[in-house]
Amino acid sequence: MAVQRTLSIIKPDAVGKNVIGDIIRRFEENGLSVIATRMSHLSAAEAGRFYEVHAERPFYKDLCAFMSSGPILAMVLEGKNAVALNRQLMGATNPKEAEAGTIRADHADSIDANAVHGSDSAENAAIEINFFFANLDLHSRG
Ligand code: IDP
Ligand code: MG
Repeated sequence: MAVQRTLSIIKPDAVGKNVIGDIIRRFEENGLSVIATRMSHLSAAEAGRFYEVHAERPFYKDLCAFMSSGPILAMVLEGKNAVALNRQLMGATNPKEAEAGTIRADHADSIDANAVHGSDSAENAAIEINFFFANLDLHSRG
């Protein structure tokens, strides 16, 4: 599998719990490199633009309110099979269904406050990376 990039976001709940380091450690221990980081506090409108694909879903408004409720840490992860590997480390969207040892099983409280975001495809990763970062912000290890 080729080297890929993916967007990870540590959501406001996990930033508030002070577990940024624990989450990044899991990425690094599993062969992913952090090649860009940015701490932001999004407005609800900015969160809405990021999650535009979910605009018609019933939870969209709550999701935008939650994602703008405090600072987040956006980062770009690079490594072999990065998109799927990050999703595996995250665990299922609903922490009650997340496999033991995953980030969401260990740090998420609910389907709303579920600790992390991760791109779901290489195509969406490129769009999401572009939302937060310019080309010059990416420091590839390759
Ligand atoms: P993902 O984050 O695992 O990719 P998505 O289906 O893309 O999950 O949903 C985006 C985010 O929207 C989730 O991480 C979660 O915070 C929220 N979400 C998804 N489904 C629900 C739901 O049924 N109720 C409330 N929030 C939800
Ligand atoms: Mg998703």
